[in-house]
Formats: sequence, structure tokens, C-alpha cells
Amino acid sequence: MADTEAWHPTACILCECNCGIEVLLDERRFARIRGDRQHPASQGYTCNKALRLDHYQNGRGGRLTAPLRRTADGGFEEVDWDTAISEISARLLAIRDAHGGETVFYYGGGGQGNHLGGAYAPATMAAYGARYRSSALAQEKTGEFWVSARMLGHVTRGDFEHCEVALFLGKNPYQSHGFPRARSVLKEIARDPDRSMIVVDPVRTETAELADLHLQLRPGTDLHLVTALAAVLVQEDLVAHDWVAAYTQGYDEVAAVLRDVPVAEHCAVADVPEPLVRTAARRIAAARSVAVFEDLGVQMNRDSTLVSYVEKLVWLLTGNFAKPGAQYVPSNLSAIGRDRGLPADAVPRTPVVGAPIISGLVPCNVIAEEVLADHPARYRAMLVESANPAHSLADSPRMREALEALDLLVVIDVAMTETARLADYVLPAPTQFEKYEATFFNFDFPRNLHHLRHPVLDAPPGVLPEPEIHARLVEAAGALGEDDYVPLRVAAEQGRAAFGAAFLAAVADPARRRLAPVLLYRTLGPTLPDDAAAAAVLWAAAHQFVLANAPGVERAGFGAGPAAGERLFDALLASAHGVVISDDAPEASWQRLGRQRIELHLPELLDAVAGLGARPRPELDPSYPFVLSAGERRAFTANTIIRDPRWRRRDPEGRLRMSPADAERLGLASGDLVRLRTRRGSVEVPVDVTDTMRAGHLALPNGLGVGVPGDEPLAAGVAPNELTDLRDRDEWVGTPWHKHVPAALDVLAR
Ligand SMILES: Nc1nc2c(c(=O)[nH]1)N[C@H]1C(S)=C(S)[C@@H](COP(=O)(O)OP(=O)(O)OC[C@H]3O[C@@H](n4cnc5c(=O)[nH]c(N)nc54)[C@H](O)[C@@H]3O)O[C@H]1N2
Ligand SMILES: Nc1nc2c(c(=O)[nH]1)N[C@H]1C(S)=C(S)[C@@H](COP(=O)(O)OP(=O)(O)OC[C@H]3O[C@@H](n4cnc5c(=O)[nH]c(N)nc54)[C@H](O)[C@@H]3O)O[C@H]1N2
Ligand code: SF4
Ligand SMILES: [Mo]
Repeated sequence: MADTEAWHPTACILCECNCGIEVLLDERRFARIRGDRQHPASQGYTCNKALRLDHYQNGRGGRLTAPLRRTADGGFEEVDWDTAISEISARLLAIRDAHGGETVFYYGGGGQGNHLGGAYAPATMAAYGARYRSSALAQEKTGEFWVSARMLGHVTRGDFEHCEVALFLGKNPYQSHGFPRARSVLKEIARDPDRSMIVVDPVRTETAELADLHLQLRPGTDLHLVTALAAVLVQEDLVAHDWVAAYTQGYDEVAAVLRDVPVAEHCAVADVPEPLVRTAARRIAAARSVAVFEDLGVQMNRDSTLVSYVEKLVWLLTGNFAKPGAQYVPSNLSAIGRDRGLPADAVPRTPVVGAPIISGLVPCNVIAEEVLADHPARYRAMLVESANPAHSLADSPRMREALEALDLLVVIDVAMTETARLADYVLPAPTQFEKYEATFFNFDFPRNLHHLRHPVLDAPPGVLPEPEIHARLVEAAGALGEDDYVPLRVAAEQGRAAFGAAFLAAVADPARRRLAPVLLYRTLGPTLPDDAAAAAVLWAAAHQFVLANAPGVERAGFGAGPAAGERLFDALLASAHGVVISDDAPEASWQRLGRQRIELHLPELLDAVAGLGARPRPELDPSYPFVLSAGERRAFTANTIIRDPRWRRRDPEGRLRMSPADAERLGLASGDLVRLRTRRGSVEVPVDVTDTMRAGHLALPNGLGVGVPGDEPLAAGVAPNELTDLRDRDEWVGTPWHKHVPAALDVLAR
């Protein structure tokens, strides 16, 4: 397959946008990479990072090529796959039999580029009786998922391409993207005198540089700021009353609270001039359309869930839903972000800590506590797939302690990660360019897409794709076997219609439904062209998608009914460039809500907003006089997906950014070394003095500190979660406060 003549279509795996790319190979190296013009969303666009993907495929970083088993002396030895699977299975079954399947925990299921393997994990969970799971989403998005579910029944996205006003709260799309062709779209908005960009960020980011209004607030005061914005709408009577009356409920309760908000005081707490906040509110109210993106700057910060709530009030009070350039409800091939939207006292809870489970995910910040507690229901085994929680979750010291306290830790990855090093078994997977792969991070509107990427290279011997690993684990547990497969294989030989009927009968029993992915992989999978068995799960997804999005699917040209599901699935298999799966009419957002009116009044949250004025002003602990933003997105960060530090062209050490005022006071210049201390840990890092930072604010990049053994520690950078404390988390959904870590500095060398 190492065809060196052709450009191979695939996608960048470094952020959720998954821009289409084409790769020219030189043996196994990525000799050249370019944007794929045939990709329906990115249309040839990439950012600087995609061009460095050879460092993922071929970089140093401890590529795994055989299953590993921990030895008595703490090292690892290679074992064959049969040994690994049968031993893991036996140990999981023993834990299940002794303590219950709910003590087996599943974490991960995909990073920024790979969700296809994780789609098979529910079968493994079912086979071993596991109930609890989590992923990185439960350390960023669950607050927004929860309020969205309660207000709208759905998560929403913003139409930045067509908006008149773009509002970014704690989001730097110039670096982090988050919507297609982000840099181009930002520049288009900046260039157009009729459009405006409003950025709420303590840092003058690359995005803020392009903004018309930059509300450069004091870190961690977003609730004050966004409440002031919403209050100005009510107090200056800028509300879209007709729209609110027609489509929402609960306005009177919300208005009663917002009418009493002391706008000037809130602006003072946020340290943003009140006239600027009023100008922003008026610009939002006057716009034909407003698109909004809240991201980690607020979601990993104090009051994050409350901010998510009030942020949604801002665009709902101004009628910015279900029209071009505003918020919409996207179609999606999976159920990412779906939540039941229960009030706080009714959400399901974790067995030990009693933390809320939103969208089926245990808050990441309580996982270590759930493991380390002296409690019969504590998690005892963990299967980690395509994630690096020992590095990415809050409080790495505590997380390592928890992972080491497990009876069994199994890691599925491509590299010897910080998490893998703690495992009892490490199972190696092909890279994302050596197998079929896809994500479910497509939320575009009106035309949404899905991209089933084809392999670019053969996988080396010794690795197994995730669907195969799950199938073997399920079979080793005795949950599925040949007796289950044979009737479906016979049906598959008679065609998809016969297969469909046989499959529905096979999963009619709810207890077996969760095994469906492996059932599909083993029966439909082998019938798929070009060894695309891993795509089998998309067959069911395509049919469900047609049921849920019939008008959009029809407009995208797939017809209607079960035949549309087959056509859609076949189109996904056939195109290596991505397929438009739905083409929505403007009213599709309303159709997806499944409710008559949008709920503005979330009583517990509105009460908390009402109480904000009475709160004491936020004070810093004098022994930690700085606020550290631990983990920002920069030109060369990509979580921990690329482990070879040499991929970074700029900022190789991941410097600590600080303001000129602080630097002058401490006598520091760029490049000087400091010790950065928090209540949890301390690290050494060089500083970068920049007037983009407010005084008192520090920022470290995300995803660093994952070097290769033998590298200089400074070349690898600082692992931010050596500094964070898992107890610093949102009171409603348990998401971390990584953007608000109290910190101190000692000058080491000037
Ligand atoms: N280059 C790059 N892009 C990525 C990623 C990557 O690793 N590298 N990761 C992807 C992932 S997983 C995600 S979730 C997204 C995240 O994307 P973003 O949320 O945009 O990323 P961050 O840079 O972490 O945080 C955004 C902003 O929050 C600001 N901020 C800090 N403190 C505060 C505060 O108190 N209030 C406000 N309002 N803002 C504050 C920071 O200054 C920063 O500009 O990026 C994705 N894209
Ligand atoms: N302090 C602080 N911490 C943060 C953040 C922050 O801003 N500050 N950001 C957080 C955010 S938003 C996120 S999303 C998380 C991300 O953190 P994680 O969810 O842990 O994900 P990644 O760092 O993307 O790691 C992905 C893993 O997948 C592996 N991998 C790559 N390809 C494959 C494959 O094909 N198969 C398998 N099985 N594995 C593969 C990689 O080697 C890597 O170990 O980090 C979070 N951590
Ligand atoms: S990092 Fe994101 S925006 Fe940049 S090329 Fe990759 S997928 Fe596209
Ligand atoms: Mo993320």
C-alpha cells in the first residue's frame, strides 16, 4: 500500500476540525502534506499544524508494536495477543465476580481524530458488566451539555461563517479552531465593516487582536461579566420581546433577576469599563445574527456551569437561534453531548463520591477519589483507550496514585504514554493513518458531513485495531461467539435487507443491544469492501441517522427510508474525502428540539446568579498572588497526540507567559528561569514576557511535558497537571478550574 506516487486522502488528527488532508508518501514517511480541496468542510484549508503530522506517524515517542505485560520488578515484557487477551479477560471476570461489574471503569474512547474504535467499547463494557465511564468531555463540556439539555434539549453550535456578530468567551479560535477554516473566517469578519467580533478573554490573544471589542477581564470573573451583559439587555430594554414571547418560557423570572443586577459593580469586579460592556450588549442586540462560542477559558474556570447558563440567556434573549448566522442544532452521527437534562437533585450520581453524571460521564475530577476511597463500590479495574489521563486530568500526582491503586489497569494506545507506563497491560493499536478511522466531531450546518478515513499505510505486525481488540475481549468473556455470528453471516450473504432484519432480531433483547458493535464487526464487517470491517458500526449509525434526520438526509440526495440508510452507508465507505450526510432546512433546528418552548428559567442556577451581588469580592491568597492559566492552546500544541517535542517549530520549551509589569517588578526578562509553585506542585520553566498578558496573570501551554526518555526535561516542557488540584472544580458538574490555579513564582536565574 505504500504507494509513493499518489496523494492519499485522510484528515488531520490534531484538533476536532479534522481538516481533510492529502499525504504524499516516501516509503513510510509523510514526504508532503496538503489540504484536501475535496473535503466538504475544510475545502483545502489547514493550519500550520497539519503539515507536521509525520511527527505523529514517525516521530520518536515510544511507538508500541507488541502487547506488554507488567513484570514483578515493575518493567514490561512482550507477550502474544492470545496471552494478553485471555489474562486480561480472566482478571476482569474475577474482579466482576468478586466486586460487581460496576467496579470496572472505562475511560477515553478517542482523542481529536479517532472515535471509531471507541464506538466498539460499549460491547466490552457490557461483556464485563461495566456501568461507569468517562472521557475528556467530562472535564470541559458537561456543564454546557447539562444547561443546554435543560434549556433546549440539545447542544447548539454557532454559525460563524454567516454571523453579523461573533462572540467568543474564553475561546481563542485563531489557535484552537473549533469550526471549519477558523482563521479565514475570523479574518473575513475582521475585514468586513458591517460585522463585529467580541472577545471575552484576559489575554490579548490572536483572536482578540482581530476583535472589534475585546473585554479583557480579570481572570475568573466571567460570571460577573456575562451577567452584566445579560442585565444590560433587560435594563436597557434590548430584549427581542416578540421572539422571546413566541418561543420561550420563564422570561419573567429571569428578567426579575436581571433587572436588579448592579451592572456597574459587576463590571468593576471584572475590571472591564462599564461603557465597553454596554457597547457590547447593544452591538449584540442590534445585530441581525450573533454566533457564540464558549470554551475552556470559561468551561475550565470558576462558575463554569453558571456562565454556560447566562451565556445562553444572552443569545436567547436576543433571539439568536435557528436563523442563519446564529445558533443551530446540528445533525450528528453519534449522541455526543446528549443529556437527559434532569434538575440537579435528580441527576444520576457516582457510587462513591455522589458526583453528578452528566451525559453518562463521570466527572473526571472525581475519578481518583472514586478509586482511592475505602468503599465497597470503588472502581477496581480500568480500561483506558486512546487517552492519557495520568497526564491530561487534574492533579497528576493523585491520578497516578489512583491508577497504581487499581487491581488492574489496561491501556490501549499507540505510544508508551504516562498512563501506559502505569498499566498492567498495554495493548498496541495501529496509528490513525494505518487503519480506518473517523470522528463524530462534525457539527456543521446546514450541510453536515462525516469522513470515514481510509488507511494510508499498512499497519506493522504486532498491533491490532481497536474494534478487533474489543471483539476479542467480548469473546473471551463468553458474551458472544460463533453461535451468535453464524445466523447473521448467513443473512448477510442474502443482502443487506436480510441482514438488517436478522440483526434487529438479534438485538431485540436489550441485554444484547450493547453488544451490537461487535456483532456487526464480526458479521457485516467481513463483507465490507477493502477490509473496512472497522466501519461496520457505521451501518447502524447511518440507519439511525436517517430515522432522526430524514428531511436533511433526503435533501443531501440519499432518498428516504431504509434504502437511504444503505445508500448513506455505502457513500461513507466509498468516499475517502468525506461525505455530506445531511443538508438541513433552516427549520431543522426547531424540529430537533422536540419541545414547544425553550426554557429560560433554571431555578437553582438562576438563584445562584441572583446571589452574585452579595458574594464577597474574589480575593487572592497572598501566598499565591498569581492566577495561572494551566494549559492554553498555542501554535504548536495538540494535547498529547504528538509526543516528539521536535515537532514544535515555535516556543519549543512552552514558556510561561507573563505581563511586562510583573516581569519588571521581579526583574525578569524573556528566557529567564523561574520556579512556578502551586498548592499541588512546583516546576521550573523559562518565562516569556508579553504585553498580551494582564498583570497578575500567567499562562502555560497545554500538552507539554511528554518528552521521550533521554530528552532534556526543558525541551519537553511542563506537564500542567503536576500543578492542578482535583478539588478545584465546579460545584454543579465537577469540571476543573485549570484556567484559575493560584500560583507563586520564585526567580531562579536571570
Ligand atoms: N492548537 C491547538 N488547538 C486545539 C487543541 C490543542 O491542543 N492545540 N486542543 C483542542 C481541544 S481538546 C479543545 S477543548 C479546544 C480548546 O480551545 P480553547 O478553549 O480556545 O483553548 P484554550 O487556549 O485552552 O483557552 C481559551 C482561552 O481562554 C482564555 N482564558 C484564560 N482564563 C480565562 C478567564 O478567566 N476568562 C476567560 N473568558 N477566558 C480565559 C485563555 O486566555 C485562552 O485564550 O482546542 C482544540 N484545539
Ligand atoms: N491542565 C490542563 N489539562 C488539560 C487541558 C487544559 O487545558 N489544561 N485540556 C484538556 C482537554 S480540553 C482535553 S480534550 C484533554 C485531552 O487529553 P486526553 O483525552 O487524555 O487525550 P490526548 O492528550 O489527546 O491523548 C490521546 C491519546 O491517544 C493516543 N492515540 C493517538 N492515536 C491513537 C490511536 O489511533 N489509537 C489509540 N488507542 N490511541 C491513540 C495518544 O498516544 C495519546 O496517548 O486534555 C485535558 N487536560
Ligand atoms: S490542527 Fe485542526 S485546524 Fe489545524 S489542520 Fe489540523 S484539524 Fe485543521
Ligand atoms: Mo478538549
